[in-house]
Amino acid sequence: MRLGRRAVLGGIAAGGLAGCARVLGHGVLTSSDTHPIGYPTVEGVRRFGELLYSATGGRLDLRIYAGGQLGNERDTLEITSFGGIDFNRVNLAPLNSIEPLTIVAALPFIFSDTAHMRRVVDGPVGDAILASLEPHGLVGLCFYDSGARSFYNTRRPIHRPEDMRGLKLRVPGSDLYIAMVRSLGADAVPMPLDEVYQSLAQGVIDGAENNWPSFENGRHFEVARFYSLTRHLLAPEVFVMSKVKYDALPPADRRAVRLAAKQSVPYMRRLWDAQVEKSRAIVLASGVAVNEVDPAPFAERMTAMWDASLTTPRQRELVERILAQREVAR
Ligand code: GTR
Repeated sequence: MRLGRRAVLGGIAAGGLAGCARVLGHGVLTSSDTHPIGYPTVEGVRRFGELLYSATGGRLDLRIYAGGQLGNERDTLEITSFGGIDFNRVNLAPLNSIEPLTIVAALPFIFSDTAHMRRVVDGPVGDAILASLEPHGLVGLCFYDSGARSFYNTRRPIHRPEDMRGLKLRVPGSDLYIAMVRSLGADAVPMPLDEVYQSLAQGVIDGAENNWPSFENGRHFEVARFYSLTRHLLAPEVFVMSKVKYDALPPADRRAVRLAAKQSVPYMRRLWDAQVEKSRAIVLASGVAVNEVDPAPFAERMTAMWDASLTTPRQRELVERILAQREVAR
């Protein structure tokens, strides 16, 4: 039987998944992802599940609900925080309104390249961001790659910020993203990912911004025929566990969870790099007009809004540390 989303959510609210875990066997844990099976985030989590399964001699097994079956990232994060879902793989964006420290790694143009992003999130700054989620009922386990986000739309190629004036652009539900798009003179329309294709097709929005795999995998490229490579965001994906569920595990299993998550990262990154190439090839073959963009005028406007987004000294401290790691690389 295939349960509809409403039924699944209702079931979760009523403790249905916990019941399901009991039926399936001791220790069947659940994980949510907005992307479908085969997408690198889902496959990274699958690898995590396999590693956890063997580390615990089969006591802890994982069932992934992919393709947004359990709801959008914001809703499922809330359910995860009270223990209705055990694990969740999300982008940093839906965490921005929950924990201010997540904003620092989601600032436009903060990372100079993927190597810089990986260095930061794999180090103490990344650990600090993951740890900051605990008071919100979430245990941050690891970061996955998300490539670079750029703008796409149904109307015209974007060469400079002026070309964005008046465009209605979908953003994830994050004040930071809204401010970012407004700083470029476009209208920001917050909306969950699964509504983007239809909204583009119906003209409710003119465009959105995302990385190659999401642009391709969500079929957005079939309607938005202009993809302009601003590469304004290199914010990573995050894999979290429900703190209630984590705390209920014996210490050895908690350690196994943390280790398996970290061990799944290199695998996910390999899949990610391959997926970017595959998605790029599919989009280009479809005839989408892809253009390179001089990032300077975009960076100028978008970094000017950092200040308004950084409201605590701790955020500012982490920003300094991230920027210092950029210098080290040169
Ligand atoms: C994707 C990310 C998703 C989701 C999506 C969005 O790149 O993998 O987790 O956050 O972007 O824009 O909503």
